[in-house]
Amino acid sequence: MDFKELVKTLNEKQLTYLNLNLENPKNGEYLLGVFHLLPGGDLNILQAACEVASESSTGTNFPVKTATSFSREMNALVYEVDLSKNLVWIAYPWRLFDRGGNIQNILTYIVGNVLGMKKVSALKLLDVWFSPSFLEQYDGPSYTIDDMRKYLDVYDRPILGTIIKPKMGLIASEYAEVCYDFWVGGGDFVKNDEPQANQDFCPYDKMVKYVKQAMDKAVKETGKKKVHSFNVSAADYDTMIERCEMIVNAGFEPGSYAFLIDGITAGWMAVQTLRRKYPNVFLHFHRAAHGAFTREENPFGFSVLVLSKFARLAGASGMHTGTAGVGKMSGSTSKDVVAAHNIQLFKDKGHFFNQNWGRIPEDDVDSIKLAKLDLAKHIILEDDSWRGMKKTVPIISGGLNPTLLKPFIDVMGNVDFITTMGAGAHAHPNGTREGAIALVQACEAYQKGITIQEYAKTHRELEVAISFFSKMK
Ligand code: CAP
Ligand code: MG
Ligand code: MG
Repeated sequence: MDFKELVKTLNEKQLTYLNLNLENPKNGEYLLGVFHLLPGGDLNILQAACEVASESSTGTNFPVKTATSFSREMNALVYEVDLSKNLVWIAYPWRLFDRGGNIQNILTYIVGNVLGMKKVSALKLLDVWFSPSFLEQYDGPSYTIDDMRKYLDVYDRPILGTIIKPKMGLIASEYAEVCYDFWVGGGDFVKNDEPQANQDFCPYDKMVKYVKQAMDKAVKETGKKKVHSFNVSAADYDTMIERCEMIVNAGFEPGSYAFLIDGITAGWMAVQTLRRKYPNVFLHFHRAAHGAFTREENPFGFSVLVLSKFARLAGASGMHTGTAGVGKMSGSTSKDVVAAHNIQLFKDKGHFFNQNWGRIPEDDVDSIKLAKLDLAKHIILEDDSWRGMKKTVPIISGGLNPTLLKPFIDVMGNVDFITTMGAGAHAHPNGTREGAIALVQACEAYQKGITIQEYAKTHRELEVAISFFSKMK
């Protein structure tokens, strides 16, 4: 069936959610989304698309007598369809959404009930587009990787981090010992693992106390600043804030701690609460459970790009964006890198939309060139003032180790990210400290433009890492 015939199959209700001649979808009135959609039951793709637009804006499965001429203005509109690829573009009037910059409200609409409808047999949100006027209504990041770089005095290379392993089971003093070993080995950044909380064998207050002691010791011995990202995810708001306040009042220097939130399982309200309550703290968004929505094999959900864009909108300072096929997690090279670039650059091409997050006019080619050059170098543009919405730094972990640092940088195309290697540091045959040293050496080799094999000839810790991790492949 061609379009004309498809349109004829629409019922009276479905027709009110279609406008294939929408004047200018990017006129600022709409959030735009593009879905891969397969119809369910005996519907055709256009009928199913209109049902999705209906359910994710003003409608339900029957036309209701209570609709008004104004409520119809709030209808989401199917405005483009690619029949050959089963792609559907939907425009959502911004006025549908909760005022005050509420992310969970948007997601409840556009990837809420619709993912469970019988009327689709596949529905995946592949890309979203926000108008500049819309961006201004949302928080975006406050404390960024640029602030962390200033604090650490680390430029022109990735921030070298780890996750403490074993993932769980160390008592507080043992946990802090591993932090110390990584920091004195030259690592910059340590994070709690995503399930770390107030386990009986590692009480939260003890973990904070011992980490502070370990950090003080490491800073003193190395003369370098260090950062620890504490998982503040909790059962309720009060407990989350209590954990944040425990850290704030433990004597850490501002800049030396970050708040980690399990954004999917703790929820967007937790993410936005932390962003609004602690604008001067690095907000670390861990995306555990994202696979339920983002895995390529999953016909329902949304892409890593969509998740990452909403994390930036919500104000995450850093967001896990995957290791682009280099590490242990699923996630294709191109898709992970597109997600990473879309949250760190001030403008970039998505899978379907070009998203501009900055104020630099499109035709100001020189500034655009400078801004791209400036990633993690800070030679040119000292701060984020040229951005409309500040950048979110990609956080890269998932099975990386010192031998994979350069391969990942090559895929990423820049060094403006934080890498948190867990096993990559703690599985080193000679332990965490040498694991950190090997990571630092792998980064030094990259900065000197020589291979790790060459550099390992005069750097034992790296040599051991290469033989171990290459064997473990
Ligand atoms: C990595 C990690 C991270 C995952 C999350 C883990 O440990 O701590 O949580 O990488 O994946 O628990 O597996 P390793 P992503 O470094 O030892 O693999 O970053 O893709 O969200
Ligand atoms: Mg983890
Ligand atoms: Mg991780």
